[in-house]
Amino acid sequence: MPQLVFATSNAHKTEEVAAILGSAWQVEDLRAHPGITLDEETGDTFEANAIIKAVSGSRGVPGLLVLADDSGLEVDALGGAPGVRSARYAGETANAADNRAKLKAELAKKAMYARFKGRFHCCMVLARDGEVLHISHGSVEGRLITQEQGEGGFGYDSLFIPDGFTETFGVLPAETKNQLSHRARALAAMKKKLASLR
Ligand code: ITT
Repeated sequence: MPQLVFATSNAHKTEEVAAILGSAWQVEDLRAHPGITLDEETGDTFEANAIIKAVSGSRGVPGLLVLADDSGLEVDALGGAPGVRSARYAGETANAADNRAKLKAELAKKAMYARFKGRFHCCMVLARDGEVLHISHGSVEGRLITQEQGEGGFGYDSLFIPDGFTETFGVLPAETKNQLSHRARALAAMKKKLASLR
């Protein structure tokens, strides 16, 4: 199986990417490559940050294909927040529960909205030896609720209901999320490129 280094410290992302790609690729994240040091995510966009992670990551493993994912939640009533700051919404050392608490508090201030429209967005960047080979994007539209539902998934999943469904990503099976998520769509848009490099 060809090797694909996934430049992430988020094991939930790795689990999803491995499930989406199936047996076509052996997906290994930073746990298997402790020698990789990623540059700081200083970009203002998902794409800029995904490029930083993929390019800096690829310099640590010469000759190997390196994939990076920068993703987050955009809520229209919050002007697109938390956006690129999704992982650090409640502060630099915040965990996922802190970030969900902050999101609920911000939504509570916008009680005039009947529905909180939003989306998850993902930018995937593929690099090798410091060079970008491909960039793709994917989104899934939905709405935010203010009471958590379900224990599945990670991050903001228990607060997000994708369009066409009545339950959150925290309740829906992982297989369902992996068919329609922002991550699945960004990977689908990269499929041809990946296949050409196998
Ligand atoms: P790496 O940078 O190491 O990949 P990270 O979790 O810090 O891990 P990001 O900077 O891309 O990654 O931040 C993504 C955040 O957006 C993530 O921590 C969640 O809060 C949120 N997020 C992204 N995808 C999500 C998903 O599928 N479900 C729920 N929340 C998600």
